[in-house]
Parts: sequence; structure tokens; C-alpha cells
Amino acid sequence: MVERLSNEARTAALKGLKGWAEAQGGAAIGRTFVFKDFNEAFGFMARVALAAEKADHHPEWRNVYKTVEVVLSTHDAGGVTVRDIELATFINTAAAQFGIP
Ligand code: H2B
Repeated sequence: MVERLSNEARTAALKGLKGWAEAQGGAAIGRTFVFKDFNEAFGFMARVALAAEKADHHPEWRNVYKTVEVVLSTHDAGGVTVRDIELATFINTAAAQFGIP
């Protein structure tokens, strides 16, 4: 099983993840994305969903029209692990393809 990151490691990893912040008191990380419209928001979600399923690591998320709120944690580890950092990195790349830096 993958190990939960220490507070220090989580803070350091967040520095390299544009737009992401601690959520749930450090037990998760989160970022909210605002797209041009629902079509782009859902296109982004589709790309992330396929990657998440392939990695067997899934986001908690909420979509309202063109806004997608994403929260990542590793339930099995009870906090944030390298798997969340990897998925967040992919999510930022996917958002960049829709013009979100
Ligand atoms: N996703 C996330 N975010 N955290 C997990 O701990 C997790 C998951 N566990 N996706 C996986 C699925 C596990 O339930 C299956 C059985 O591998």
C-alpha cells in the first residue's frame, strides 16, 4: 500500500502544483476549475475520468455548469499520497489543454 505523505512532503509537493491547496485539514488536496462552458468542463472531466480509471485512482468532484471542483485523497491511506500528486499533475495538464494555466 502506498504511504501517506508527511506534512512537509505534502506542502513541498503542493508548491509544484499550480492552483492546488490543502483541503479537509490536510487530509486531501483540491482545486476548482472554471471552464468556458459546460462542453469544455465535461470534456475535461471525460479526459480525467479515463486516466483515473486506468490508474485505479479516482477524484471526488462536483460539476456545476462550467465549474468543476476536484478533491483528491487516497482513502486506503487516509490522506494524501504520491498517487494524488500524480493525478493532480495530470489534471493540470488536462486543464491546460482547455486554456486553463
Ligand atoms: N481512489 C482514490 N482516490 N483513493 C483510493 O483509495 C482508491 C481510489 N482506492 N480508487 C481504489 C479505487 C480501491 O478502492 C480499489 C479497490 O483499488
